[in-house]
Amino acid sequence: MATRCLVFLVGLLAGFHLWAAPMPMMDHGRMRMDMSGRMVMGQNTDRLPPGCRRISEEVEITVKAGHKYARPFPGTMFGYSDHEWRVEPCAKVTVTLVNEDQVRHQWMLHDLPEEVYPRGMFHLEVTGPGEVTGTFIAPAEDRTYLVHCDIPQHTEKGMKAQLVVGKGSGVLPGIPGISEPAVKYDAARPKGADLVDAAAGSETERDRNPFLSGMLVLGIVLAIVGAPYFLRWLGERFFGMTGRELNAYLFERIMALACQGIAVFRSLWQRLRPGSA
Ligand SMILES: [Cu+2]
Repeated sequence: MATRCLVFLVGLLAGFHLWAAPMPMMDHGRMRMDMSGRMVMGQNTDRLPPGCRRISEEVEITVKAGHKYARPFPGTMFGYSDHEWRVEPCAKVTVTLVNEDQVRHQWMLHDLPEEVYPRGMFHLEVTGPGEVTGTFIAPAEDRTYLVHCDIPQHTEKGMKAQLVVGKGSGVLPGIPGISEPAVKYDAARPKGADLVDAAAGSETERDRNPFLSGMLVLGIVLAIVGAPYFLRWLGERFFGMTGRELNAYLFERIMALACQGIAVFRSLWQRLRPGSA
């Protein structure tokens, strides 16, 4: 019974894995353009960049472009609603650019591998209010890529952002809110405020790494390393079992629980299956 159940479990996992694996998609061509001034260049939904063996994750990004997004950043005229995106190497990234201005704006990504992207570029463009969606697959290397609008003066006037692939390769200069302070502090700022901020950790540092603080990682590692010793100690101390007996007991309990779960699931399925009533 236990062997049959184990075989069933492994089969179930393998089946789920195959089902959940990304399906290949049709290539709709390298460039799409329509009469209303919307354009996608370098579209790539299925060709893996060099070094990628499969799609690591699927990410959807919506970015708004317009002069109103420049307001928080003194000295800029145009802006994006976000200035940084983080994706895994080999991620399949679908970007929707929403233009809220009357002029032309772009979301242009450079230095992609030329084997897959003509002139190393992925490029979305919308003239006037409207939106366009395109897909690319991120390269395999950890690197920080420039995203900008190439219309004259738009990059200089604030339409600049960065795409961080994996761990990235540092922070690009002059990205609003990322590598330039959103608010320039003046002399009225109280003395010692910088020290207080430094002690508290800056807002951006915490924003970028909300889940993986050093303490959390340390806690997880300690829990993983320490759990078997703790359980063994618990078993020896309170139940008079040896470590091996305890491991066997735990394995048996986990297997029994899984098999009971499957049995419940099967009986439910047999009862609810269409045509079985
Ligand atoms: Cu622009």
